[in-house]
Amino acid sequence: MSSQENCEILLPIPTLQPLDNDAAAISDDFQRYLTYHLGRFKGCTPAYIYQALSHTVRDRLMPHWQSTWLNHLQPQKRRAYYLSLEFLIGRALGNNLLNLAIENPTQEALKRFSADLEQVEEREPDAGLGNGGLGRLAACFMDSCATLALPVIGYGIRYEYGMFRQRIENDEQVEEPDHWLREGNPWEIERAEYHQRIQFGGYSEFYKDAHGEERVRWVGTQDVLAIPFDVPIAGYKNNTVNTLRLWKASATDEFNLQEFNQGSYTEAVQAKNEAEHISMVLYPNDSSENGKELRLRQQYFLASASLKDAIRLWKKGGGGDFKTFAADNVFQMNDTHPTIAVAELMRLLIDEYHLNWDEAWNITTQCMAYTNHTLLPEALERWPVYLFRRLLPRLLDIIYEINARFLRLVSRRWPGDTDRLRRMSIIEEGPVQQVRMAWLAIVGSFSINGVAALHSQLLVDGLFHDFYELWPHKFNNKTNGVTPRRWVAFANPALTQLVSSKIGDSWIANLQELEKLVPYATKKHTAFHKAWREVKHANKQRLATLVKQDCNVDFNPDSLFDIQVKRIHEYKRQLLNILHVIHLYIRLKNGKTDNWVNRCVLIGGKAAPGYVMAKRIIKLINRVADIVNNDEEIGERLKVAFIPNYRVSSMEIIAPAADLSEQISTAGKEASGTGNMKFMMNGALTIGTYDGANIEIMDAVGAENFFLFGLKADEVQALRHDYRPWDIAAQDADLKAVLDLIRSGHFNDCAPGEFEPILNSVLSANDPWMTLADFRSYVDAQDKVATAWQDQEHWTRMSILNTAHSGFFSTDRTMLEYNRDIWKLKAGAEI
Ligand code: 26W
Repeated sequence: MSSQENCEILLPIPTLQPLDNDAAAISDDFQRYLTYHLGRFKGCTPAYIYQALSHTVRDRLMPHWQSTWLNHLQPQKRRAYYLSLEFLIGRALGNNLLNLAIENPTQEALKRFSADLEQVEEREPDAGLGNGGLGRLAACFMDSCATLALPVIGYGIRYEYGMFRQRIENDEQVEEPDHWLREGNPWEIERAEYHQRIQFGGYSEFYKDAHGEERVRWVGTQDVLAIPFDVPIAGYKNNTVNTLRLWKASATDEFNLQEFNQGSYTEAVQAKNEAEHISMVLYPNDSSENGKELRLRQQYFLASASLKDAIRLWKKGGGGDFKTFAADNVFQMNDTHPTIAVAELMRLLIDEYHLNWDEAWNITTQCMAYTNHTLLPEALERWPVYLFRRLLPRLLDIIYEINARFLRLVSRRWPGDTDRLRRMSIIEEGPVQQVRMAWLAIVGSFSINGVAALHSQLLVDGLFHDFYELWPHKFNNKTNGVTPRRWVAFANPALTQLVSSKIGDSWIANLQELEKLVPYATKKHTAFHKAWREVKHANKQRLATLVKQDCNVDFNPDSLFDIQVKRIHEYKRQLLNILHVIHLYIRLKNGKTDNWVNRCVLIGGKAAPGYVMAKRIIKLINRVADIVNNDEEIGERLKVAFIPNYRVSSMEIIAPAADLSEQISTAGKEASGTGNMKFMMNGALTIGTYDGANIEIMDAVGAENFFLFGLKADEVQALRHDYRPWDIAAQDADLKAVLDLIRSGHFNDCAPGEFEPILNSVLSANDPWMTLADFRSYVDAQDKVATAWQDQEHWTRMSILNTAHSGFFSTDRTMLEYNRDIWKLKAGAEI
């Protein structure tokens, strides 16, 4: 691309006027897209209906997108940038219809073409650009920022292949590529004119500039272009449309020109592929670092492109003197993944804009903020120094300098404390030197937060303690949330209608208003209670249909729906859940059916492709399901299903249908959890450990409306030294029976010993997740669940109270806290 192409020609583009939103206007536009744009002249496939409708809806976002952009770009308008390797946004069509308030006329318009809106929505592939909690959180944040009219731009990567599709074959997970862009993506707009050039490799060259100043430039690099694709993020009924800008990697034209000149034209063109690999695939690991070079390339690609773009926008809005840069811009780093941004901003300010070190460092440390999402040591990112030296040599120079200056500060504060210096050094010494990305994030940021109260506390008590002693003022908590638009108003229209019939509909944008439901919860035997149950029942029927379709298992909506959906990980303890299922099965086989409560247990989630134990757990769940579901003696009393390919759009059906939400991680391991909040909002009760945001959920709803069990985080720690799972198993007949049954091969499918590794892990004194330690109290809590379920009036009361007290867990509240404490942006048209 030549620089000329980069010049904007200022056409007098008018201010767009909102389009008509009645059924006639929508149907006219739809028809025009189908024919004039897509060239369908007679019949057409559902894929085209989806395309035409999406364009029709997107047009209706445009006037608001234009006005929001112009507003955001005003001079001296402070902006925040959310830097994230993941945005798990799911489907857009239904959500945009909701936020634009045009669901009804759209439905009507489609009827004229004998098309059904729900079926059309089903055509849309999920934008699966994330692994799990961290990625979905970023998407909920974007929704809330738009709804609050906060000037926040999301920056991410436009992966060609999102999160893999999971199939279950012979009870095991099989991964398939997710080519979600195959049929085109109507929700993105390419803005090639705003491309950025990203450097890799090469070396640092020292030179004297025209004024005789010593400077450094990064030369001899192999460059890649970053092309932005913009995705509109509509606020809820507020005429605001924010932007999610996703970068695609593209080869530069001069790529491998040398080879070309030597006559290897086709080889040179082929080599372009390599550059384009950067945005090819999302890494499907959600807890352990795999240290792949391509991943570091992705991280730098995102950080560099986004910072350069933010500087460009700032200049376009009148910025010029870097003294005001930190007053005008703030960058929120979603975990350590984009943390190389700290060094990249230093590089840009020093090498490109010729600021001196101190000026650059002042700016950088006033505009970077870091959110931590995990305490698991294996998830802490470290990159080998040799990789940095090869890929990002100039960035390594800068990291070394940041570290040298930082360590001087530490040694002034704690003279002679070499152990502390070793602990706090950004460079970890050892056989292979490593860059500790979390340390770089902390040193470079003015704000560091965890994602739930307990998590933030554990960070400053443990992992980040040394840094907390140095800079206590930097540390804060921001408890996560979820957007009530997608997770209640869109996913659960029947509940939305019922709630609104009692308290009006302003709760959708002000979730604390759900408290007004409390009086309706406490009065029993009302029509409202009955209607509440009917809504849940209908939602359960819908889920039962999906389970039948995807798992071929019969779920009866009259049973208790007991659900655990999330990534498969040992710390999340899907195993504890399945041990309980086996325990129930044994009870039934022993004829202990007094006061029995029929249960449908649903488990879903993806395992990282290289995580052998997680995959084995999936297999065990499927084997148990097979045996239990096909046992005639068991019948409807117990059903078990593993739902394949759990993703955002499946949660939209699952959350509204849950009676019981399983949040059973080992205490101290789940940073927050956000599925717990989606279930609560939709009226599920939680069975949970004292972990992450569960604690705050219980505080909000009251312990009498929550099934708490298990060791607390400090008790887990204390027990570690003397953990004897063998003794626990020997002393608990129920647990022993469960383990014996697994060991006996009862659930194996002609593969003797295949679950031995699972038994060994839970029976190991070193089991980090201490599954057996919580077995008894889990089973007891589950018995309390069953007893509670038998009093349906009381259960309904508890269910309503869960929804009523879920207001705190809206990302609107989370975003207002980020804004109050960290970003300090002005909403809407204010400057
Ligand atoms: C480097 C590989 C890697 C990739 C992703 C390590 C770790 C991650 C994420 C931090 C995993 C994640 O999604 N964490 C979850 O973040 C949610 C949002 O804050 C929390 O609610 C969950 O408790 C946390 O597990």
